[in-house]
Amino acid sequence: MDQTVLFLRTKQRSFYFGIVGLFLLSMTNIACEKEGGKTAEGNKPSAIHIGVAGPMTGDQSKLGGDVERGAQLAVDEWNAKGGITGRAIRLEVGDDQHDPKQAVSVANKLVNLGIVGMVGHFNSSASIPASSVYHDAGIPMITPASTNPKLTEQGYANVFRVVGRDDQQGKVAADFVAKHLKAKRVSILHDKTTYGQGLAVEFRKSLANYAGDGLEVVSFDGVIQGERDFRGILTTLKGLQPDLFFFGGVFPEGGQLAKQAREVGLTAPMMSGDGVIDPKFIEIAGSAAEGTYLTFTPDPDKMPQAAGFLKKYREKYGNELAPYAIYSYDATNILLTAISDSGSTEGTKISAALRKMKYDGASGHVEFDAKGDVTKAPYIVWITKNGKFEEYWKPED
Ligand code: ABU
Repeated sequence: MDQTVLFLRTKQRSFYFGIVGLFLLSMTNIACEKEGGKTAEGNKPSAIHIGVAGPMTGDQSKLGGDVERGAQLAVDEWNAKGGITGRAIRLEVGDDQHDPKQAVSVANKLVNLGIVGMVGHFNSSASIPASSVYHDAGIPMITPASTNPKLTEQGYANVFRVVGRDDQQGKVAADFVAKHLKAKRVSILHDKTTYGQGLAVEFRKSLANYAGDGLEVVSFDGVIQGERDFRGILTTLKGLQPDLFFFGGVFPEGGQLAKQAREVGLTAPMMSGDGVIDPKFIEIAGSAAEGTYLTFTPDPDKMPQAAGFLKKYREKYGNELAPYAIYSYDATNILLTAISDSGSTEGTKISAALRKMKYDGASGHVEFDAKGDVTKAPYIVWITKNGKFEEYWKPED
């Protein structure tokens, strides 16, 4: 054989062996990490990987960023205390851009990276399809924000949430509209997403309890998420003379709807759900945000148990309002506590520890029911006043 050809073949073979060797080494490391072993270096205990995912880029990136920052704060605190049995915690971040397909792709990537637990996703339209990936991989997931009931109605033993559900917040919104505002004519809009449409449907369902009092839903329409001009539908609503219009959706569209309602002369107050509580809603809507209502949980600034979290979060990330950061902080702490309590990185053992969890977090006491929902979801109504969100109405117990 020609010497040059032999040299090239030998070089080629060494290259392939090198690649295969590196691959086997990385797989061995991941396997060791999953079993709590040592890294290839032999001395340093391997890290425990957990994931966090949400819309990290795009129009909802503020929400994804808040969730990442809350999770990172919790991870930093665990690492400062020595991690779990000397193993550092590493947070792997996924950007699902609030897109269902992207969420599945992110979930697969995180599973392949070797995560043993998941904080996320943010949007129900991402969490629900991604939950099947984590379920098949046996990895527990705790969402800090997804409220669509279907997520925990799938019968998955690995799925949890630290927030309430849209059937619960839809009822609180309906009770407020009927009992406090005494509205008789209600228009409903939604963004056609799993969350937005789902919440709108739950709100309408609960309003039906007041049909005997003369309360009527005069319209129910979807708008397209991502669009920015809603003057057409708002003009139609104005003609229906509602006492209130409700929006099921997230702040980028919510802010435009509040602003454009004023522009077309629709003077009925607007009400939304927890997808709208973000300073960006007020930034987009401007003065039209005044007097709008939404449902969310009580103000952490009034809760003694949240003081430590708020101080640390603000020192690290600044004062901008980040309503979901406290939930990702608690979800991360709960997940890491379950890993620590179970003494394992096996998904079934972590999920079993989560089912038994009684956790006093920054957002309050957390326990999960058989479905993985929180046993208490304390929704209240907020109002926007003087350019700020403030607590406004609490349902009777
Ligand atoms: N619950 C607020 C928005 C997140 C979601 O459920 O899609």
